Amino acid sequence: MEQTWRWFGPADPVSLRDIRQAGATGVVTALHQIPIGDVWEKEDIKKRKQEIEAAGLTWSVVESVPVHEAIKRGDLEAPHLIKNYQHTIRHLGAAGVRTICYNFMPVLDWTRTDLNYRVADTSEALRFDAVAFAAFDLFILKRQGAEKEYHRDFVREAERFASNLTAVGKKELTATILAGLPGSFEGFTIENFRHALDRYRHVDEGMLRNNLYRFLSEVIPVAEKAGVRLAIHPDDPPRPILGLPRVVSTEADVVQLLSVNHSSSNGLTLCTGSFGVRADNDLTGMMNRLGNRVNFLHLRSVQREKSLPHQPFETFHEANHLEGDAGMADVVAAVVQEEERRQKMGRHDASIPMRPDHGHRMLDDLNKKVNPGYSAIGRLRGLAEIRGLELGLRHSSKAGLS
Ligand code: DNO
Repeated sequence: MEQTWRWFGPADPVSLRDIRQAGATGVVTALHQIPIGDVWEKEDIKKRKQEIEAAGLTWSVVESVPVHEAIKRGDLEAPHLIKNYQHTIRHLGAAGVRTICYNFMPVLDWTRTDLNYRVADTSEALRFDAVAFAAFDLFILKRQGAEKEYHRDFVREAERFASNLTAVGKKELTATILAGLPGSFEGFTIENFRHALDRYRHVDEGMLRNNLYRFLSEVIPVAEKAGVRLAIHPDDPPRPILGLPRVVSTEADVVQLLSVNHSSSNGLTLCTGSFGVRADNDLTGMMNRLGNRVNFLHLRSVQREKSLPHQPFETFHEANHLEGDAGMADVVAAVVQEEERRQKMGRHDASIPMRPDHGHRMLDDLNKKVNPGYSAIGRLRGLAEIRGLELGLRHSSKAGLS
């Protein structure tokens, strides 16, 4: 695997030098300063690329070129915004930045309810609590019609949770869900969030799917010509939330979208953290079956927690990379096999870019300001463990130990 590391640009408290010391060779970044929907100009791309190369690193992956909400909704401005997206793809390709990660989640990108969940070893993890989330939906956001989507016993649980929240607790929960995590671009107030949801009222699952497939049919041929490979990131969590549809949550979703265009430019970010929330997503099987279309890997493991009766989505927290429910050793073994297969075929993409996704806040980072999920030391641990795992697997297969 090509070892990469996400960097949020010059304002990231983790520097390019730190990344180099962590042993990564590739950088995953985006031009976060450019408003969503605008074209990324050649000059801006070049400048960022030079900055990365001056630190002895390579700009391996763009994460993300965000897709404008109007494209997801299929508004009248969609064709114009898709044209802009095509220009950005061409400009990145011309600069030699050839892998682009993106997602198609309406309104909210990745979502958690607790950013400082203390796990047994006393480090802090990100957590999604279904009860807290429902409490937000029903009793803070007060979304119209929401109570019809939950079983009444579960509504009672959420009500109990909400009534135990202090004013500060309510504010914190709201900020955690709405203020935006790193890499998700919009921070909302309750008011403008309600408005954003409203604009999706007419968009159901089928329509969102069609809009995604239409987008793909417009951008994939351009990407192919530009030598760029797209890699769609799954929904996180992989369920519809707050009445919003989500269409990249399961293997079946992925199979369907990969068949819209069979080009290797139409590929997947296999995020073991996002897909891994659902017990019915078989991560190793997905790597085995979809491996030739995996253009980017996010390696991370979640620990599913015990569910209450009638709970509509999973409660989970982020485990250490080699622990939790992912079964990381099997996933990495499947990646190694896929890479060997590509190598035999003489493919130039035999080394798949991988980043250790998220990490616990631990050691000295507990005293520092960090981007939630993106502190240095937790990710350093994850990268080191995965690197060792890969090396061990390759070595034992060479030595005939397996
Ligand atoms: C979270 C990330 C996501 C991801 C986007 C890709 O840590 O995995 O925010 O970057 O969904 O478009």
